[in-house]
Amino acid sequence: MSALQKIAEIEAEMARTQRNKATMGHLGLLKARLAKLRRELIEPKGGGGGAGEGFDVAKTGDARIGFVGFPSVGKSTLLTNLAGVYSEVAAYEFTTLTTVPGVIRYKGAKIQLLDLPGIIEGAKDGKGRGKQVIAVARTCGLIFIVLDVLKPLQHKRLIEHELEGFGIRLNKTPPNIVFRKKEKGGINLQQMVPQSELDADVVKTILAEYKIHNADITLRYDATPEDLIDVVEGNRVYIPCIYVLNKIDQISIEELDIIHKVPHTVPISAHHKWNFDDLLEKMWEYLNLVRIYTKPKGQLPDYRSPVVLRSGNTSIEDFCNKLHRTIIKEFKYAIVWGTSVKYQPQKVGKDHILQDEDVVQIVKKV
Ligand SMILES: Nc1nc2c(ncn2[C@@H]2O[C@H](COP(=O)(O)OP(=O)(O)OP(=O)(O)O)[C@@H](O)[C@H]2O)c(=O)[nH]1
Ligand SMILES: [Mg+2]
Repeated sequence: MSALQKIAEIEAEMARTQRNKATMGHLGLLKARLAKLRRELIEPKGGGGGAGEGFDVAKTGDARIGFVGFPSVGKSTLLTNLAGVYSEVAAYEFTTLTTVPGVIRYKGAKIQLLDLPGIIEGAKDGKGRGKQVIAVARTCGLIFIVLDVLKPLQHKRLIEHELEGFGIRLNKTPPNIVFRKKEKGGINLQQMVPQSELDADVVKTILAEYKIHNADITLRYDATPEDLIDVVEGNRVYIPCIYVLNKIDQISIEELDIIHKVPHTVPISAHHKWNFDDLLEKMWEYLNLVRIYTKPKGQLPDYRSPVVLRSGNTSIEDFCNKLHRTIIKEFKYAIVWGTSVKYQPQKVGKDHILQDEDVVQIVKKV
C-alpha cells in the first residue's frame, strides 16, 4: 500500500471514530501515524531532489513573501500590479506554471515577492505540483494566502489544511511544551494545568508510536495531541500569514464590511490596485523587520539604506554579520542612538539587542 493510500485509510478511520475519553488514545495514535506518513511524502527516502526542486528561485533582499492560492484568484495580477514585474495573467486556470519573482522596496527594505503556481486540494498528499509550491512557501518569511472574495472561507480552510499537512503553522507560535528525550527512567509527564485531551495514557501512546519510551514532558497549557506531535516531529515552520481577499470590485459595500472583520485579512482588488496601501502596511507589520541605520565616524547617519534585520536576530553581532562577516573579528564596541538604549548615545557590546530605527556606529580594534 502506498503512503497515500495509508493516509486515506487513516483519515477515514478517524472520521469514523467517535471522539470521547475512551477513544482519545487511539485517535492520538492515528494522528501520530498520519504525521509520520506525511513526513515520508515531504522527504522522500533515497535522497535525490529536494521537494522544492525546480520551483525555488534565488533568495534576494531582506525578506521573502510567497503568494499561495487556488488557480485564477489573481496572484499574478497582484505581483504585476504591486511589483511591476510581468507575470502572465489569464482567465483560465494554471496560467502560472513556475515561480515568478518580483522585488519591491518598502520603508528602505528590499522585499522579494514570489508568485507561485495555483495549488489544488490534495497538494499535501502529493497531488499536482502543489508539493513543490508548498515547499517554496516553507522558505518564506510571510505568506499571502490569496483568496477570491466570492468563495473565501471554503478556500481558506482548504489551503490552511494543505499547508498544515506540510508542516507549516500559520500565525502561530511554537507550542509551549518542554520535551526532552532520555536514556532511561520512563515517561515523566508534568501537567501544569488540567489537560482536556493529553492524559498520561494518550501521551504514552503517541510517544510509543515514535518509539520513545523515556522522556520528560512538561505541558504548561491545555495542549492538543497535534501540538505534542509537532514538538516530537520537530520540523515545523511557524510563518505569519495575511489573507488577501481579492476581487472586491465584485461585491457590495455591505458584504465588504462583514469580510473586513475576519482576522489577518486585507481586502483588495489586484486588478484595480485598490487598497494596496493597507496591504503594504499590514505586510510590514507582519514581517516584523527591524531597520538599523549605520553611522560612519564623523558623518551623519545614512537614512536611505538601512540594514534590515529579522526580529529575534537583532543583536549588534547580527548587525555586524549582515554588514560583512569579518567585521565581528575587529569589533571593539558600538555606539548606539535610539530606543534600545537608555542614554543617547550609549556604548554597548556585541550582545546588545537593537530596536527598529536605531543608529549604530561600530568602533573597531586598531
Ligand atoms: N474582477 C476582478 N478580476 C481580477 C482581479 N484580479 C485578477 N482578476 C482576474 O482573474 C483572472 C485570473 O488572474 P491571474 O492573476 O492570472 O490569477 P492567478 O491566481 O495567477 O492564476 P494561476 O496562475 O492560474 O494560479 C484574470 O482574468 C484576471 O484578470 C480583480 O481584482 N478583480
Ligand atoms: Mg498566475
